[in-house]
Amino acid sequence: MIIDRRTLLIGTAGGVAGLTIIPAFGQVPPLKKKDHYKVGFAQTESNNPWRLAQTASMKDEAAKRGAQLVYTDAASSAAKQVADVNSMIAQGVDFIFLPPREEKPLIPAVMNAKKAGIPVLLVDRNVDPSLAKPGVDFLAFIGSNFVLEGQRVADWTIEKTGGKGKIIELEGSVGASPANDRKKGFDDTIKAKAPDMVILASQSGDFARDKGRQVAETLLQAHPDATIVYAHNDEMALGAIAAIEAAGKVPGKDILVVSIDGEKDGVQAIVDGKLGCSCECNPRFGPAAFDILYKYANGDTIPPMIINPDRFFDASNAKEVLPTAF
Ligand code: GZL
Repeated sequence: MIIDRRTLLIGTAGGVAGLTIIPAFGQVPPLKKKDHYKVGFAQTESNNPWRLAQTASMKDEAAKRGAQLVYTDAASSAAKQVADVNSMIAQGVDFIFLPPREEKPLIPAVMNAKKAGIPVLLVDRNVDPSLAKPGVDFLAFIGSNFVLEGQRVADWTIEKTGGKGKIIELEGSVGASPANDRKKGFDDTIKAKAPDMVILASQSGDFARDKGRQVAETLLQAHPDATIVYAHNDEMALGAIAAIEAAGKVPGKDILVVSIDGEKDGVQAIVDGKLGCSCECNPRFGPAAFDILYKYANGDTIPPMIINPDRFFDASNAKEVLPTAF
């Protein structure tokens, strides 16, 4: 029996030919090289254009690659997403693409996949890095740098307002890595660079347009002195714009709205002067995700964190990018 730091080789009655390679406790399971794979994609929900665009990108690429796709939709429930991943494991998929809805609840599912010898690639959202590590517990993370997205929106807002204003913040889904990190990036930048600005209130709108509208309505009533709304995604920003107009105020004039994602309706709102800016968060990375799968099967080294570049949209370029926005 040969045991080394990286791999546990267990001899069987068949001698060398019967050697079974299983990943040592600290190693991502290997992926056999073959032409076509049975892959799982456990989506968080389908209640906004970003999720729908991501799903379309993954499904299109799976079809192009001749993959057998096991697709599930957790309908905004982390518990259901865990069950969905466990079901994929039971179905014996070769590989799992997972956007963990929230950073902590999905960790047992990630560990179950590892124990079952199935590599997992986190696509778009991350798990709590203190509890599960890329390159050890799962293959890697591919997605945006959410802290940087928050920082870029804060910098634009400070520039636009001369570092003055009172902010209401609409947070994404509670416990989701983009919500945690977009808050950190924005709030820390405001604190560090704009001492005269204040964040009056910050509450989750769950990345959803109508919830964003309801929360914005409540917070704007509680804080009539607010001059800025920072939304963690365009859907909530569009909800806030509706709330601002319902209150008889003019978005872009009485209240500056700033956001992230770069979805079509968001970019249109920039063209219309109702949204100040949106940092892109590109959902179309099906091709890149499948490239990683094939590179891994090929024995290439996969970096633990693969960051998608994000453009930045405001009145200077919104018209030009609108036709290709998701
Ligand atoms: C970000 C992604 C977020 C989008 C929201 O990568 O996880 O989820 O910003 C979506 O629009 O719901």
